[in-house]
Amino acid sequence: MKIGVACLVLALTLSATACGKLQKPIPLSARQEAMVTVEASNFKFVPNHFQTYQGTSIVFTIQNISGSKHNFTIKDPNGRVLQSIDVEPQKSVKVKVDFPHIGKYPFYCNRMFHKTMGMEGLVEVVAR
Ligand SMILES: [Cu+2]
Repeated sequence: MKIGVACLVLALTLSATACGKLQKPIPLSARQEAMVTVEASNFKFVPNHFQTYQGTSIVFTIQNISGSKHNFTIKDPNGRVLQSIDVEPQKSVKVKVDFPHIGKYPFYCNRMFHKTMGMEGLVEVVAR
């Protein structure tokens, strides 16, 4: 049953990439403001995992490299929406986010089903 095994491996590989798996965190400096570029496509953000320090800000440049509309929404550790901005196909937007509190700030695309299909990520904010 070689074919069966190959299909299973393929299915596992596809589901692993499509489920919004967090990449290795990118450590940002403790400087006041960091600049990062995030590519948005169908259906993922690359990179999708950052670590920064309490009291910093990140200026995200969200580049939509796909042919469909996407969005970047980020929440604070209490679930409050801090920013939510649409990104038209082949366009990019800049959005600045402050991180005053320690904790997990999840981000995602708010287009229907995109988050489910993997368009999500995380900013982890740690103490200085
Ligand atoms: Cu999307």
